[in-house]
Amino acid sequence: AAAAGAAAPKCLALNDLSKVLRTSRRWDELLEAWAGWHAIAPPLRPKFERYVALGNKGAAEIGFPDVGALWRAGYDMSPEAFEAETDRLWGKLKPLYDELHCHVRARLRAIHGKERIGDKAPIPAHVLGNMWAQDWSNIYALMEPYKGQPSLDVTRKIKAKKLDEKQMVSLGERFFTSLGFDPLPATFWERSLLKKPVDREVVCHASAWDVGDRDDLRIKMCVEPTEEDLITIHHELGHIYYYHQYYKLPVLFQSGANDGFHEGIGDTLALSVTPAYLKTLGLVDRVPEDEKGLINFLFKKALDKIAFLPFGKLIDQWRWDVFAGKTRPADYNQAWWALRLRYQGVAPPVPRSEADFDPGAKFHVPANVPYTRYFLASIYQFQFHRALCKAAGHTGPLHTCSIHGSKAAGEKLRAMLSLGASRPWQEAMQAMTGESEADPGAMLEYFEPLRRWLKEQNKNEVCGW
Ligand code: X8Z
Ligand code: ZN
Repeated sequence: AAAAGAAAPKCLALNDLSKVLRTSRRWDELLEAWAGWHAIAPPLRPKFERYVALGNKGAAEIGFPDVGALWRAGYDMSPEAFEAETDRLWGKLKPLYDELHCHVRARLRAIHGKERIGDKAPIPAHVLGNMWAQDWSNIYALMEPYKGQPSLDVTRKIKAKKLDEKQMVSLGERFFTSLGFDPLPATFWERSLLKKPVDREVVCHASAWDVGDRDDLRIKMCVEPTEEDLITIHHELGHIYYYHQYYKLPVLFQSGANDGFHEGIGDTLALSVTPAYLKTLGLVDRVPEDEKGLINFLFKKALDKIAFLPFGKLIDQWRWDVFAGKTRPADYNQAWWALRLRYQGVAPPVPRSEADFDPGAKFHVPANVPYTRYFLASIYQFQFHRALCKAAGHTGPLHTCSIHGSKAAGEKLRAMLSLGASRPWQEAMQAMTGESEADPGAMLEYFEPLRRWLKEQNKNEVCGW
């Protein structure tokens, strides 16, 4: 306890600590923020163990071997086939991730030194610009491929224009209305929480809510003036407009085609938030035109989308094993870091033990939110984007397409959203894309110029870990 009269040391909240991870370049400062946040989790461990036991009891009562099997049963195929499907998708994308990892590690080594980031070594988890090393786009400025190209720094522009929370959400809404979607209902603006309250604690992790049965749609999010949050706003509005399209269906159909579809809709639109579109909003000055500008652009996107893939997969890999009893409570933390190493090639920056409970420091784990949905969404969104771009009449490379303003693309999207969960997801996929399964090919196509560039950059590197 602080001595009487002395100011109590102020505890930083997750958003403050995330800001350190996002902006600091100092090893020790980053480490303190990383370790500080992860210190909140150990008290959750006994509660999590009890949650696993109770969840499994409930799953058994409705005929599932365990909670993981229940989660894997939501994809219009057998749970075994679904698990194999996630492995198939990851297998196709892993070579691109490995190239990105290799190059990013080399660049970070040049900054932090080879004592700290060795050859063939995993990347320390605290220097990638994000608390969980799940999205690396915040370190883009440190490793911009080519200098002197048009700036992609949207955060700076948002701050310069002093956009407030409501204005940022309105920008997202404008994208949807440009496709022919309805404006958000008045109650959305009255009942959403968009700004971090100063007088009380709230869960700031962004979420979208469908309250009752009469189009009462709300977002809860502590919006900050950053590009990351502008993208997250599009993500949340994707949920909101999905709800809006199916709220009149029978209640059992008031859901996404699968949960990966729900997570992928806003992100699909956000792929159309291209430099050319941002220029029309005054959020970038110049649009990249030549090969170098293109590589900068694709590299920044890859730091978000490609870097995310192994993280998106491993969270449930860990939980599936926990629920199935393959990972015992005594091994929770070491099993977690084994997966972090195997999939992401990252390592904890300070020694860990079973006194820690690092999975508990990721929102979705204590919040009981399945995570494979985000892995699927990160792949689907490129497939959706490719189909909508085609509907919009786009010709030329996929990464230059923006569907902004296309009523034809909007119509195709609305038709799919309006199905809700009334059909198997493969049919919803077919209706919108003409393809009846997940195809990582669209994502690979989008990033193809970058893949070639990375391969060239890495030719004298020893990749892997
Ligand atoms: O949790 C979310 C959304 C709410 S559904 C903000 N996302 C995942 C995360 O933050 O870990 C979006 C990207 C992945
Ligand atoms: Zn979401």
